[in-house]
Amino acid sequence: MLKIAIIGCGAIGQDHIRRLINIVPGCVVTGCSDYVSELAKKTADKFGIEYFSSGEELIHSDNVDAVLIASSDESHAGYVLECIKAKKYVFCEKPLSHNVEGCEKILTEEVRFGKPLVQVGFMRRYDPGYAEMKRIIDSGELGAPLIIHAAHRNVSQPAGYTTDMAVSNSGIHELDICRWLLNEEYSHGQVLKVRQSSCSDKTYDNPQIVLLQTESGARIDVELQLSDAYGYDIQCQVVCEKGTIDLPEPTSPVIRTNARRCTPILTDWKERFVEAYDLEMIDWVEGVKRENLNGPSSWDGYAACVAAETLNQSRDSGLFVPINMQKKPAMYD
Ligand code: ISE
Repeated sequence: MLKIAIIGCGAIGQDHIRRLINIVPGCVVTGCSDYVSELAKKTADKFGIEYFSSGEELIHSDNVDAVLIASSDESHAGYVLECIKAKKYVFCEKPLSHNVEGCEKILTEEVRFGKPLVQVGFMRRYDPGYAEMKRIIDSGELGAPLIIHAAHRNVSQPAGYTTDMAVSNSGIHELDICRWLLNEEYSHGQVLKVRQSSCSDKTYDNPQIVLLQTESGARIDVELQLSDAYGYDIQCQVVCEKGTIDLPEPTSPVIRTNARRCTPILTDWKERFVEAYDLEMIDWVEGVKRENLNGPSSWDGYAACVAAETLNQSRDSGLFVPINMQKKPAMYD
C-alpha cells in the first residue's frame, strides 16, 4: 500500500483525502498538515490520520511514501522542491508555482535528480469529454485544428481573489488544455479588458478575454468570467479544417415544468470534473507504484505558468506579446 500524505486541508485537499480513502485502489492516507494548524488537526481527527505540524515534517516522515500538495498557490514550489530533495513522488495541484521562477527551480532540480517525480493537477486531461476531443484531433479526420473558442465561467470568487488570479489560478486550466489539445506551444498572447459586469464585487477585472497564438498560427480566444451568477460553465469548441468539435455538456436530466424545458447547470467545480479528478488520482497512484508517471509533468506546469505570467504582464500595455519559453529538457520528451 502506497502511503500518501496531504499538505493543505482546504476544499480540494479534503476532497482528495476522501477520494484517496474511498475510491483510489492501492493506497492509504497516512497524514496531513496545513498552514492553519487547527484545520489540520480537525482534518486528521476526521479521517483518523496523523497530524503533522509542518509540510516539511510531513515530507520527510518515514510514514509517507508520496506527497499530495493542495495548499495555497504561493506555497507550491517550496514544497515540491522539498519533495525532490527527499526523493519522493509528489502530486502538486495547479499551478505548479505562482511564478515562472519557481517552476524553473523545479525543472532544474528534477533534471538534476534525473527522472520525473512531479505530476501537476491539470485534471481536465482526464475528463472523458476533453479526451475524446483530443482523440478526434489526433486522428486527423477533421484536418488541422485552426481555432479554439473557450469560456471559463465561475459563479463567484472568494475574498482576496485578484485580476491576475483569473489567469494564473482559474484560466490556467485553459492554458494547459489548449496546448495539450493542439499539441504545440504558444508563441504570443494578450489579455483584453472588457466592459465590466455588475455581478462581481469590483475587486478584480471581470470578465477578461485572453487571446493566444500558437507556433503554427492557430488562434485561441478564452472568455474568463469569474463571477457569472449562474453556474460553473466550461465551454470549448475546436474549429478544424473539415469540421468542429464541442466539449460535451455534463449529463443532467431535462426538466419540464411551468411551460419551460430546462437542464440544471452545476455550480461547484469539484463536481463538474469529479470523474476527471478520480481518474487523475488513480493514474497518479498507479504511476508512482510503477515508478513511471503518465500525467502532466513539471514541464507542462512550467509551460502554463510562462503563458499565465506573460499574459498578466501584458495587461498593462494591452499588446499582443511574445511568450518565451526555455528549451525543453530531453527528460520531458
Ligand atoms: C479552482 O482552483 C479550480 O481548479 C477551478 O476549476 C477553477 O474554476 C477555480 O476558479 C479555481 O479557483
